[in-house]
Amino acid sequence: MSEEKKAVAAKTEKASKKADPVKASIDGATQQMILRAQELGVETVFDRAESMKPCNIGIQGTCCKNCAMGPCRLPLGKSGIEGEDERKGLCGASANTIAARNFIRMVAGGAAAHSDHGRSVAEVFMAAARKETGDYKIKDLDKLLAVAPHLGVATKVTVDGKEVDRDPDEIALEVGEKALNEWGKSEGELMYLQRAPKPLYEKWKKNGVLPRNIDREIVEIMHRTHMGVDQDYRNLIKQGTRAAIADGWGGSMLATDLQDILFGTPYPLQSEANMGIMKQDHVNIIIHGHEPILSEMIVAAAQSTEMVDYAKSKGAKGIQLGGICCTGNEILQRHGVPPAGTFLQQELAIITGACEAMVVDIQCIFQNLANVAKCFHTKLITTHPIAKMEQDNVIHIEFDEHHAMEDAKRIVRMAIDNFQNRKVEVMIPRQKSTQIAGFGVESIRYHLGGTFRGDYYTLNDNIINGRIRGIAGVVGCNNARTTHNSDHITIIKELIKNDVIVLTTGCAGIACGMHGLLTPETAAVYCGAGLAEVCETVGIPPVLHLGSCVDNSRILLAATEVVKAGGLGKDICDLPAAGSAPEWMSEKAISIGQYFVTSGVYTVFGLHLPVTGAPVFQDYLFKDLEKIYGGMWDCEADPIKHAHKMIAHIDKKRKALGIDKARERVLMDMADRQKLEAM
Ligand code: XCC
Ligand code: SF4
Repeated sequence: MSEEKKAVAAKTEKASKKADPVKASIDGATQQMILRAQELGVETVFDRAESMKPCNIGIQGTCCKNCAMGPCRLPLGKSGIEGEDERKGLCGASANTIAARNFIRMVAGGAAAHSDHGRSVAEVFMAAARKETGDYKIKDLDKLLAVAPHLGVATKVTVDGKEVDRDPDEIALEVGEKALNEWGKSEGELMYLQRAPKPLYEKWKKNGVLPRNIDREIVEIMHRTHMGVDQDYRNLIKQGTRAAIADGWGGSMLATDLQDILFGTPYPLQSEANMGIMKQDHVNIIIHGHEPILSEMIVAAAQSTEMVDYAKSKGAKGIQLGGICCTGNEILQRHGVPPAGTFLQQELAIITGACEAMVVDIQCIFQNLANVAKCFHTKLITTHPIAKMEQDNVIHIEFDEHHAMEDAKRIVRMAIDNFQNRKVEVMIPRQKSTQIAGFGVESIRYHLGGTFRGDYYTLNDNIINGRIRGIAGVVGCNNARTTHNSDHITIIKELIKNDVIVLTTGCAGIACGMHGLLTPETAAVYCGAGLAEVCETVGIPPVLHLGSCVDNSRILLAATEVVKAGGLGKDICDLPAAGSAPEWMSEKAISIGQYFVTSGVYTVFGLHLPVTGAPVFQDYLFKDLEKIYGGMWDCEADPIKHAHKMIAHIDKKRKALGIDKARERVLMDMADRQKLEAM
């Protein structure tokens, strides 16, 4: 063979490298469907991860393409730097500047995604408050009344010298206006910042990172990272902090609150998870993305007798909805619609051959879905004006809140009509697990609050007496560069084994559901004795699913409630708590990480962080930020070490609070534990 031919052959072989299912995922259903895809000759993300390696300089965070004199690439050699770091781009930008600019541009991307989602919800909220749409109504009046004061909206009015309840329609209208104003107001600071513990707010103020409005902080990142503007990594990260806080305590928190008011605050409910929820004899509609605005309508449409009867008329037994990613989490939390899988399973849901329609809105949607859909009968439907696809088999049905139900019915009907068009033999994996989802700040208060002694009392009491060692937030995506779900599950199992209660959101939450960690029965199997006892007494799982990516704001508020309940310090950074994103991939994760860190939480990411090429900047994130905000970044790819870094931090905080001894005593009293009176 000529050299040329050899090269071509090698290239073809490289391009067609196939994933090893067992290395790709720990989930049986996923493994089975990867094989199925390969058998049918349909390529998936798992195969592509084999044939395309990540860029070695980008991974270090030190490639700058912010101007046309670049891209300037500043790799760090294996042996690091001896002496002074003289690496610089054409303009002289240092590795620290480049890595910091790239890092906060990721924050901007993430904060923009969450906050723009929040804005869309706020706009629908306004339409509902103005009664311009019959399809959306204020559903949760209690939540409206709870949120109003945080936006400076009065819930009482004085009439003839007497204080009376204000008209809910009026409250809703003002809440909508005030909320929308948070994106672009010209003066002041975000109103929700006052919801943080006082010492945290003061810290932000002292450091000059109080966000003014949501949009401005994101725009300012784009300005400051433009060629030749901010060239001090400390000052750059400060702006990253300001935008990240505007996400966590702004755009995301508003999204969560307004969604709860419009669609109902979630309360624990039973459901299932994994691809086995799809049904051979049903019309299967998969809903994927992040905004619950349309999916709420699709749920209602699919449950209507009109649509169910129509499905039956086409030979199906009914309509089965399933979720992927965070739109999936939203309809899981509020309606018990089961997730069909996580981020990495989106292509596989179509490869079952039983997906009549996949309806997508925004974020985390593979463009390759269109290529996969071409091989099957699946209708791939984009619904959002800002998220279309170039392939010609994609159908765009632009959703509008003014005729929401009509759009939803059109989509459901289209799926039903497609039921008879199934081509290849259907293969739906059997795997699915039972789960309890739907937790939130309110339901944790209900389950772990004190009847007489104030909110979150039982939780705090059990942390103080050591039955619960601490709290962990384990959240975030899947990443095809590591085994699907493996790190999530290993880390969480290790945490609960060590009596750390886990709050989860996003694809981490779906992973927990798939692997059976979201049931009260899990406690007896995987938890340490202390945590098991609490879970069994209260009847909750040791891992609480709090919803979607924007619902990480629920974790911030839950942490604030713990601070308020007393006995565990005065600020979030005093709590025996830690955060983690084991399999992160999205820019949103970086924004979330940054607002957790600067809210006082030690936050560990898995895989790698794109900062290793700039060791000074990395140290600033990993060490110096703790002195400013009480929280700091870390990165650990090994899941067991990862969990133990979190536990070590929790123990450090217990010691500082003087409650480390309580725990030792509880551990020594193992035999007597059974005799302890029930809480
Ligand atoms: Fe996307 Fe929110 Fe990540 Fe899952 S977890 S891959 S961001 S869907 Ni938020
Ligand atoms: Fe290179 Fe500086 Fe331009 Fe970046 S901004 S591409 S480092 S010259």
